[in-house]
Amino acid sequence: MYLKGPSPQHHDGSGLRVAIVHARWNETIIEPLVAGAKEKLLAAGVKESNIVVQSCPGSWELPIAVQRLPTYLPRPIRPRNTQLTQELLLLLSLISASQIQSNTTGAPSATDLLAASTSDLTSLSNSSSGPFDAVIAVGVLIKGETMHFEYIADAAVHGLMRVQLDTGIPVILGILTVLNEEQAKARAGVDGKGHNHGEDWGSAAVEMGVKRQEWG
Ligand code: DLZ
Repeated sequence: MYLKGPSPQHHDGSGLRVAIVHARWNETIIEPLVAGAKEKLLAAGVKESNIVVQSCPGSWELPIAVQRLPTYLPRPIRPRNTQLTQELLLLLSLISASQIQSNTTGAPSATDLLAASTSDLTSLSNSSSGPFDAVIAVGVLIKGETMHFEYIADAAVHGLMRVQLDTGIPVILGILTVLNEEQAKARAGVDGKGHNHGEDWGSAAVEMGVKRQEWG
């Protein structure tokens, strides 16, 4: 029996950058999960160029693979920041006007700086690089005969929680911890059975990414 997840809410993902980081163990289950997550991101308006997919060997490696994504790059200028951009340009214009009269040093004038800043801002706003608003960590752990499953699941889940609290970037928990392959298939919608949990993770990433932007 499949119990329902959160009731659906629509969030506009058009201003988001989202990363999907997936393990390569149990690839036949991973693939539909990643596809389901991506489908929901696109359906919410996230641009294809703003979805980055990376992989790592197994679920154990997910925390560091997520933590080491290039989240430190400057935030791209988004349409809703247009007013801020205009204010910045106005400020630079004022500095420029005052320096035109007093610049006798041969140093780059404020006019030069203004031109450079304008082109930097334009290239940043067109860029698909920048920090991620949310990351989806996808792994499939299938219980074997040893204690490996428990150790990896516990460490990966705690590691991902630590990364999201340390970075402030929502990390969606996309790790299936199942007892056998049948359970895994049913949670990835394989063979038309069950429900693809990857879709829920895509929707959760959009909601949390939008909220992260609102939180600032
Ligand atoms: C070793 C291992 C085992 C037994 N099972 C899984 C699994 O079901 N799912 C998964 O994502 N990874 C598994 N791994 C690999 C570990 O996560 C890890 O990649 C290796 O121990 C190397 O550090």
